[in-house]
Amino acid sequence: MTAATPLSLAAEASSLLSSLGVAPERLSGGTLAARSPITGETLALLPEHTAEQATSLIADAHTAFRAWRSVPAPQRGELIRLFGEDLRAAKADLGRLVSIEAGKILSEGLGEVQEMIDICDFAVGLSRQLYGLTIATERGEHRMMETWHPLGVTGIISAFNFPVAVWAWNAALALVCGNSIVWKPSEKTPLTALATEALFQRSLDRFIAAGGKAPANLSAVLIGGRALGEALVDNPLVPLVSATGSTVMGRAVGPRVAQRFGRSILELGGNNAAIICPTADLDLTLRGVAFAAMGTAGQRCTTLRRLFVHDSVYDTLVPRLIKAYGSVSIGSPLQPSTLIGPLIDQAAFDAMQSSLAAAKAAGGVIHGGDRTEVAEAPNGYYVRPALVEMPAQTGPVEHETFAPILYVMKYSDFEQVLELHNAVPQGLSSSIFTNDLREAELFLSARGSDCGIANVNIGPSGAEIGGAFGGEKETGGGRESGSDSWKAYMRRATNTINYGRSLPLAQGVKFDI
Ligand code: UN1
Repeated sequence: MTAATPLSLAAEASSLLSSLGVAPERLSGGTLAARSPITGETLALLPEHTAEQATSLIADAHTAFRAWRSVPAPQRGELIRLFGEDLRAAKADLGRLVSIEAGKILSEGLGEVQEMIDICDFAVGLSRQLYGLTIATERGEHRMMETWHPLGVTGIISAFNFPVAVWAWNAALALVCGNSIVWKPSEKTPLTALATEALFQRSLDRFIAAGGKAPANLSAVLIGGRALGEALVDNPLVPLVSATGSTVMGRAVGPRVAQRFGRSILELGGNNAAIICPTADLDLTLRGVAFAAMGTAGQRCTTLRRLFVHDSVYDTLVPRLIKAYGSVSIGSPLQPSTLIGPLIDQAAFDAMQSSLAAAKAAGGVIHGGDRTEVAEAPNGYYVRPALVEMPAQTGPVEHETFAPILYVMKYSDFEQVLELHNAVPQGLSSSIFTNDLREAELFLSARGSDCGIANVNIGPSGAEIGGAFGGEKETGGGRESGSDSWKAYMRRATNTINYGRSLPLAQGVKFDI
């Protein structure tokens, strides 16, 4: 176990924020305490927006949209290209700030900024590929096609665990698609949001200095609590709300947006599983499971939470896993040797302990899961990740606890384990470890995994941006990031053009006056 850094995190955060371009007045004299989970210390007291201010920022963003939608898409892409450059230059500082504010280990903090850079690159290319179809028409001298148009203000609600990358997935796509953006970050990670906003402003300034036409108020960040999220959810000037968080949050957001016929992209809880088959490469499996289950201290929506191990390999794999759980390095995420940083706060720790108590009551055998003291960080919530051998998929195994708990279960029949795999309410990500082609293909087939992400011989977490990201059932059904997710950020128009001199009606209808 490594010691927390003895330096003042507040001082370090303040210097990072200043080099990233955040104005000091955004960081003091307010009511929202930004904390570091590394030590529990307060980093800054941020002034909060009122709901009225949020409404007026949304109106301003709507005005910006009305100008931005007419800027040619490849020019919009140029803004994102510049933003990608600014992110590259600021990667070390922003990545470190992510580690300080969200508690992710340094390589994951940097990885998060890399994910922002990657989606910028993707969006730049996309800005020349926002194309629709030309469709055969049933009428002579007619042409039918579809076009994709900008949609409007895109509301983005993001969670603490990916405080900047998930915003970037939405922001980069929304902006090249011709939308303006209003962001409500998690109250637990406002500093990285302000830093990102400042970097984006830097890119906007460069874009405008080079002759680019970007309106004022193209992007806004709302600092504060739930009322600001509600301001986005209920405002008819926000045709799309993209929200990442708990299923409870999604259940509140989805129907309210639908009520006013707005669209939502929901990326909610996961309860991701892996199936370990008799032919699995166990060395590779061990590493894949360790990263997916313990990485980010179990605080990814894609974290591996359920492990089904075939009884022929159970006694080989599970003791090795238990050993890895017992020896993994826990401590300050700023120490390069650390693999497991802190939980975000005490509430996360309490939720973990209550799930472990429920697992024990349901017959689980718990390895690890206890609080770990880290020097100079008495108010940080560090835990030994927990591996729980469960007799069956019951009780807490059916729910997502946002903490490092891996429930391990034995299976003997492949068809049965597929049923069990899909027998939870969530449907985000999934994996199979096997060298049997039939098992792998069945897992990926229509009667295999019911999740939005299904992998072979890699864990369920750590997706690249090029694919569509999201899941089924209580995970919410939305898709973000790569593939054709951009279509959710635009409106589609079907156009029929008559270039003849007669007016044939569709379906052969006659209406001669
Ligand atoms: C999340 O936890 O909300 O696939 C997103 C992954 C990351 C994104 C996770 N690229 O684990």
